[in-house]
Amino acid sequence: MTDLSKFPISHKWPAQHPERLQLYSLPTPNGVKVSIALEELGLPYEPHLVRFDANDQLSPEFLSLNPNNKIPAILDPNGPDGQPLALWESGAILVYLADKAAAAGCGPSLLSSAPALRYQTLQWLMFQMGGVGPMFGQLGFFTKFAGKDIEDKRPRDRYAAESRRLLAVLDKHLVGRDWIMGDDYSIADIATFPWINNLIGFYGAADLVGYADFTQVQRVLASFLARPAVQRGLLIPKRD
Ligand SMILES: N[C@@H](CCC(=O)N[C@@H](CS)C(=O)NCC(=O)O)C(=O)O
Repeated sequence: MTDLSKFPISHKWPAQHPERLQLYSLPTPNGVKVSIALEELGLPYEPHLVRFDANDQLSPEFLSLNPNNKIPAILDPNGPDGQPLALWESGAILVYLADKAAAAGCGPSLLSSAPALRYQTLQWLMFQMGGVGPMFGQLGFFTKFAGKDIEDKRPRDRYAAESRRLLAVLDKHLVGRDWIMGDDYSIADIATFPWINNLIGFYGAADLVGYADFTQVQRVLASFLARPAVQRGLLIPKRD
């Protein structure tokens, strides 16, 4: 029987299935990357809701696993060498899950083992982590959240211009490709498209970034949203 009691996070979010991978998250664009990957791979896991309205991410139990107080985070009771592994930062988690599933022969390949393709997938993953996520997130602050009331529109316009530039880079790359890595759906898509979906949906920033111009991004986003695992993952963990 797996015992997670030495991890304080399991005191606040008790595991019903301690032998399964534990996910601590909320269905935000960063959070759903991990639930979508888990759904695609078919790895058994147990989701736990981290409530921002209760400041759960600042609780000592959450901070004991992720001192950076951000979702998503995981605790895999059966990590490398059979030892538990706690991990945070969605990009690192996606790489870990893709490698873990590949080693177990479980689910589709989401990260090529061919060296050049693997590095290129990581390149696009970093493009999302270092560019798309932070820039779209800032634009969200200035359009949807507290920053929308700021009279001086220069900060908003700066992030809108940078978001538009990133979308143009991606749109050009997607010409003639089904997915970011061509024929192969990968963790680069799983990292990127939830943010685009959020930008034009929840943030309502389509006009601000000229989204109508990005027909390739629109096409691939539609394919992404049609995947059953994506539709499930977008709602996990369930909000109460
Ligand atoms: N680089 C991090 C960013 C994670 C992140 O920003 N998470 C947000 C939700 S999308 C969060 O937890 N915010 C809570 C807070 O800042 O207190 C990752 O990709 O995991």
